[in-house]
Amino acid sequence: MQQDDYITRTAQPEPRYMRRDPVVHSPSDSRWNGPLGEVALSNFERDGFLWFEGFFSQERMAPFFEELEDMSRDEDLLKKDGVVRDPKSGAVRSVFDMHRISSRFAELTRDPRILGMVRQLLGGDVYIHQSRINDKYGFQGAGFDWHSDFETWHAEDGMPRMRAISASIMLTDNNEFNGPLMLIPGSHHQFVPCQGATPDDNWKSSLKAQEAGVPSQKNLQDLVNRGGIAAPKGPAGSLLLFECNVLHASNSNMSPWPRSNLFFVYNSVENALVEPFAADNPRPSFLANRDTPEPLQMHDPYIDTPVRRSA
Ligand code: 6CS
Ligand code: FE
Repeated sequence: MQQDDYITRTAQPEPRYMRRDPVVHSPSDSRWNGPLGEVALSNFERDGFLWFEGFFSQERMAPFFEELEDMSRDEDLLKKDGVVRDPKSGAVRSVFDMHRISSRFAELTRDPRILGMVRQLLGGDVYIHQSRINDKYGFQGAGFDWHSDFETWHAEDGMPRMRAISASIMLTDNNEFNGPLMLIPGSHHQFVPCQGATPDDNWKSSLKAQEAGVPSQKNLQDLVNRGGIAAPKGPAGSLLLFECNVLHASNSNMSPWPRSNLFFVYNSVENALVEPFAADNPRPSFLANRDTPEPLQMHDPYIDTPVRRSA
């Protein structure tokens, strides 16, 4: 049995403690070998996230919108397990496994600018642990309770260490009204054990409303007292990189405007999944990639795609 540095889903409340993994994983002698400079690296270390407003142009995002529109009309696709419906309205809430459904999205996971930063932060080769789109339609998209992704991935998927990063690309504008992601800066430094055993097949309900793996209000209060709450806002094409253990949540969408965000979760190839640490059975592969990790190679659309020139 593998040693467990992050015991969670306990019968009794347990105190939080400092994480037992680095935040920036590149060894100190090669730390600067990557696109992120000293200021960005120390901001990531301090806050647990980096925000890039307008990272991709609208022009670059347009084909992704078109493909999503096609997908929303694909009845067979919408019947798949990886499509999660909103508990109240029945509207699509999440589509998992985007990088296996679509080659266009798969190529985006290999974008050289994103991959360069993620490899630098995680100290080497990475693969996709999970990918998804979270949609919140105008007037009806439900929110997500406060949680650490790592807590779930460790307990239910067997991710051993904190060595993963989510890249979230805004597919629509995110503003203060349409339920943007909220994060507690600095919360990633602490591991907050959560009380309560994981129910069987928890994922069938947790993706609609999370009950196991929710930190106590006392812990949330303490961490917000220290770090406050941030909610990065910006136009479609903006990018958020956030560390796997930063606490985050989002409100429901009360505005008429949709909010649609794409998430790619990058995990270090040295942090491949083992048996779940606090669940009886591993979750399905659309939630947690259990294949032998294959290092992602960079894909540059401007170089790799043959350019058709008119005579
Ligand atoms: O259970 C999961 O893996 C997912 N659930 C949430 C609420 N956030 C991260 C992750 O996609
Ligand atoms: Fe999350």
